[in-house]
Amino acid sequence: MITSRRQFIQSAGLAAGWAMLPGLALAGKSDDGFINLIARPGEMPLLGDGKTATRIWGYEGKSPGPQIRVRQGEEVKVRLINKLPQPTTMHWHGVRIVNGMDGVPELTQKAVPPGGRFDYVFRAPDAGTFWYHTHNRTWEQMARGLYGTLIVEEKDKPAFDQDLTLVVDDWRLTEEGQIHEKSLGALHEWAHGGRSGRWITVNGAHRPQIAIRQGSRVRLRLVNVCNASIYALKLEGLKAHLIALDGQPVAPRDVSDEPMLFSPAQRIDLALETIADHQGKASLRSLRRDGSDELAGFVIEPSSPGATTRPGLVRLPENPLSKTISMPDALKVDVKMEGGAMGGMRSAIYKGRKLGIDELIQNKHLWALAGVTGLPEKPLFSAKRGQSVVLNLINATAWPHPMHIHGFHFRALERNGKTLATAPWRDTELIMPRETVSLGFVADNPGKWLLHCHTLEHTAAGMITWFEVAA
Ligand SMILES: [Cu+2]
Repeated sequence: MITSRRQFIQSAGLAAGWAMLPGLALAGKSDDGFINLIARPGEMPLLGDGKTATRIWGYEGKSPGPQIRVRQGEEVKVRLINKLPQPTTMHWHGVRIVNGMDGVPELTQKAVPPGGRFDYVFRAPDAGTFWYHTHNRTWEQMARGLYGTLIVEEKDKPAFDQDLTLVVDDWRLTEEGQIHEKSLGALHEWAHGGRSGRWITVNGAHRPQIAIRQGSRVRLRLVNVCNASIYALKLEGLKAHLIALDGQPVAPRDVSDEPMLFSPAQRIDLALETIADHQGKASLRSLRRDGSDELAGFVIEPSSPGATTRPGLVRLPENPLSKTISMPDALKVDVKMEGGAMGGMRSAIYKGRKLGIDELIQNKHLWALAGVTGLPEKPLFSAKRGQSVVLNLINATAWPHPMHIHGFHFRALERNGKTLATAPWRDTELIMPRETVSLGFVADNPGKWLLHCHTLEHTAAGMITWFEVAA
């Protein structure tokens, strides 16, 4: 029997390399009210303290970058200062943002050149877990570490004892612990499931251990910032209720015994409770076919004297989304997803010209949406402001794709012909091979918006398009 924390640590074989969860540094404001974020090279102890540090690119030289916390409806003012050797931008993932601040090169702004800067000023209409990341050469810049979290706090703070953000990334490193640069841009991975890595970190540390108190209520905000890795997550030794997905609240549901799919760009918010008699160790795990891996551990400490267990569930307040999708006058658009290995794509339009598969491969354009590869000159469709839109996404490939729409949250209305009555509001939906999913939303946000796969190698190899909402 394990009776002490020390024994527990020894028995779990954690004595060496036992890392606490690195807190995410909070972004600070300068005198003019701006949060300055310098995108620059830096070093992170990804392998652990005392080991060789990994040279990364990060906001303020850190990966993840500083956490930005604002109140719902508050103005966010961030000055991006580019000290990278490449142009870059910032995208505010999941924020129903004013179009000019969406951070998409060629569509909403010019990429910020090395030495340049750009002021992002916007209001965050929804409370929840969001994140920011580069939107230029994402397959390289995000693999090097350019991302951070944006937490928009509810106007009335829900009653949690701890509020933890866990940013999950996977790194492909050389034997020397440096970014494996040779595999950046590798054709094989662009045509398959994207580039993933074996060294998994949570807030920049491998298998960190998180202290929580018996009887306390913890909000866990999980953010998948991987280029391509899809996880099936499970909690062990803790009770978990799902409370939000992609920043939007859901009716709380017990997911303690349920694997949770977690694709690139998605967020999962959980309310954790300790189990009465469970002492010592709990964990967040990623399931494999033949077992599971610990992503982070929880060390459950005795409650402080006199503390009582908080009763009841926390239900998050709803966000001000337009939720009424009007089917009779909805704009319905079919989007066939094609390409990749074992996909059988023969041709696609590239820069207005039809190319055969050999030419597409030469140009590293391997995926297509609605017959077009790469960002088209003309929008996929134009909607009137306030019009309902139903996108029928037909995955004709052999791969899963986390499909992301900028500027909106949508709801899955149908999956493989089956009507879904209560699918959650999301900004990134995982569409499995050969699946057809219809996504509905109200086009109430004017501008030019992307629809793309968030497997970043697929984006780069053509799985990206855009649509317009009239002002
Ligand atoms: Cu994809």
